[in-house]
Amino acid sequence: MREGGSSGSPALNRPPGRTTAERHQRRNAIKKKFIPKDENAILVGVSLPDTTVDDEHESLDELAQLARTAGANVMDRFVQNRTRIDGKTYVGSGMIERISRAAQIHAANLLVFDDDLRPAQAREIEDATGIKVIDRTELILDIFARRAQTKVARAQVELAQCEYELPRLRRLWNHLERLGGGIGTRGPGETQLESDRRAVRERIRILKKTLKGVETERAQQRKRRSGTTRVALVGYTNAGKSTLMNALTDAGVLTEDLLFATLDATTRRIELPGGHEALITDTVGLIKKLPHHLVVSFHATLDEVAEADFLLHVVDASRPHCERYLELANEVLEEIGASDIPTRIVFNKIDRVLDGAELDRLDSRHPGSILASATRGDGLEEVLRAVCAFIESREEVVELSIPVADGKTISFVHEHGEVLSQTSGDERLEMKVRIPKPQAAHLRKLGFARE
Ligand SMILES: Nc1nc2c(ncn2[C@@H]2O[C@H](COP(=O)(O)OP(=O)(O)OP(=O)(O)O)[C@@H](O)[C@H]2O)c(=O)[nH]1
Ligand SMILES: [Mg+2]
Repeated sequence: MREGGSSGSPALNRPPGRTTAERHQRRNAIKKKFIPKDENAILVGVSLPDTTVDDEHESLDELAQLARTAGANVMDRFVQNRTRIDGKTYVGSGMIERISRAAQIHAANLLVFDDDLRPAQAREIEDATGIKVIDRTELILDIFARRAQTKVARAQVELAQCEYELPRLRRLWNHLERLGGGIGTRGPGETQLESDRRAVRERIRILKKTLKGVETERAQQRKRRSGTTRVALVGYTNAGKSTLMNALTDAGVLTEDLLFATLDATTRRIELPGGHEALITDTVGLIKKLPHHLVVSFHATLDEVAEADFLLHVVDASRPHCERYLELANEVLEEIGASDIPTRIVFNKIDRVLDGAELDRLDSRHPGSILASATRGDGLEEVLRAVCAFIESREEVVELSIPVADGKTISFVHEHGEVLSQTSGDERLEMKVRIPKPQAAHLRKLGFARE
């Protein structure tokens, strides 16, 4: 269970524009006065005409997992069938009463809504129930805030928090005053609303500038490594991407049986059969309804996916309806502009799939997919072969004739290609090389290729 108000990432929780001592004093005051010992949560969702009740329950299963990851006990859940969301209180007034009664029975002190609430809706529900209200985005932001380890991840989360909280500062202060701190209340929040808003806007400006710098630096880094194929591990959170990364490289990335263990990108060079090499990147896990603020502020990390040449889409094959997670991750990949990148699916955790027929079904429904177990080591060779096959599909064999004095072009060839044979005359070097198609085209344009 959460320790009152503190988090693994203090920098993120720092209200802007105060001295450290003041912040410390204030935080302690809030802790003593408001933080409840336990957070007992009730989950609330709505099933609209375009979704089935089953869909909404599936969504609430995930919300429950998120709530547990954030340290709450999930006591109960409510799904209401509606033709549209109630503008004032999201669900109807009768349902609000039922939720209030359930909250009393379970001693619940947190209501978690499955969709984003407008600040006025959250306020109404809090007034009607007397219980702290948060929505899916706040919950995910809270988990991200807690789990962000690297400087970049922390800055990205803080930016998303600031953007999300800016229009909600008044409500946040009400939270702290009347309802207690805890999940979803971290982030900027102060008494002097206007000066707070100014301070938050200033913080947003600074964070954006810092992150722009990171993006530029990473883009330059990618450019420097442009001759090498970039492979990104993508997929739904908890699918086993980092475990696969560790099995393929010596990256030693943190892996955990919790959502969002990885929040920033880690890249390593791997040697492949046939003398090839590639850069492989482990990235943040995807999730249904990934908050828009996070997608925007995680640009520096998600660019590593969008700019990859090849994706290994990792799916947890041991989850019921696992193909659903493949689809959901594909939706996010589309949103970040990565849907056209050549991809191989890796159905991971097959050691936990007891029904062999299910694996056959997955295999036949997704031709070319790889069945793997990152922990047991199954399928790793096949993953490496898939990357090699991709690299080879992007290469061609060309015959070149280069003046011996043209050291620059000769070293370009050595840097990007594999020399299969060569003969040297007095004036020209005749070479047969295997080289990526873009580099071959470049040499052709310079007039060095024999057709
Ligand atoms: N049984 C089994 N467990 C696995 C396998 N691969 C990963 N796991 C476990 O699944 C959990 C999640 O693994 P991670 O590698 O952290 O997953 P991830 O996709 O990187 O997750 P996020 O970074 O949170 O998106 C860990 O407890 C791993 O030990 C596997 O092949 N078999
Ligand atoms: Mg991970």
